Amino acid sequence: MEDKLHAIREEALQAIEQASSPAELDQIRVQYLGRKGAVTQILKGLGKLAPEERPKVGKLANEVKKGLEKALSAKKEELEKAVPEERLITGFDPTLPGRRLPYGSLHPITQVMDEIASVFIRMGFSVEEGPEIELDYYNFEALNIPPDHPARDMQDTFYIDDKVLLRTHTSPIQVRTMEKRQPPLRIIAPGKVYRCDSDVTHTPMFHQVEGLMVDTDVSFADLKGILTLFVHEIFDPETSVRFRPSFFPFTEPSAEVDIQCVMCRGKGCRVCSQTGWLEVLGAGMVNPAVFRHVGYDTEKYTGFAFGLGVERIAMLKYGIDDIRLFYENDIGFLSQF
Ligand code: 2NM
Repeated sequence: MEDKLHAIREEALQAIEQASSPAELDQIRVQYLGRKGAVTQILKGLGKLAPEERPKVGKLANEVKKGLEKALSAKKEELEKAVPEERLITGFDPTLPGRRLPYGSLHPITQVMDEIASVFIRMGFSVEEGPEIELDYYNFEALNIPPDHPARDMQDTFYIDDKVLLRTHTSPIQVRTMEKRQPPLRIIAPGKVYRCDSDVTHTPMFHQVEGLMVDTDVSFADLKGILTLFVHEIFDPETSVRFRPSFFPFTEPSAEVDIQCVMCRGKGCRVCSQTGWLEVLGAGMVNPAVFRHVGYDTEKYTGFAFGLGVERIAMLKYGIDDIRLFYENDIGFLSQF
């Protein structure tokens, strides 16, 4: 009987040592010390032993019981100290720091477009929008773009049918606004535009901001002043600006606006093809032919208009050499802005 008690003690102590939860410990307690437990059964059966055996076995059984109780409570304390009760029930440890969700951010094109808009809003312009699916009339005809103009080619424009297309610039917004409202007018027209074109510097969809100011006595000097101020707000205020003669069917005279190269500060580099200059805007005095289409009095009103590509401005601002990076949805790229 004494050997049996020693064996029970060894077995129980080993089980206690290996227990990994208070629930498991409780099972061990029941198994050895519960009402039908191994040690309890021996204590209950003492009466059936020979009288001379009883004191020795009784004493040992009580020692084993006390020893196991002590080992159980020590192990219980150890387990509870290591792991909170909640975690044992649910697997959830409320003391761990929370997992942070990553913050989203505005797309760099949206950020640059907002920045461009805010510069013009501060100069008294309001923002107008219009449909991306347009009539040939608003995209070409009303802008004095002749039927045989290369921009009208299927090679350059996405046609839906012979009268409906994806707008190739946001100028139709300006035409629609002029149809609705009389001068004075100071508006910008930001939005998506579509052209059949795809390489390192062109995507089939890109963003434009165009602008239009119409009033009595609007001059080319106003155009130069506003666009120079715009360049100085978007890039370094020390940046040189030049207006180079150009041609657009919807403006006369027309100009392209160059800024001193932002990469080499005008010294000549790969980005500016060694010229020291970068083209950033097209502009001009609105052609009276456009005013006639919207019913404006060409004797009374003059206006200037301009257009720019948002991706191009963003590429120059951030030193990005491939336009396609904007549309790959690479979080590593996008999260830098
Ligand atoms: C440009 C360049 C020059 C322009 C003209 C008009 C409108 F509707 F008033 F005639 N909107 N936008 C314009 C003028 C756009 O983009 C390079």
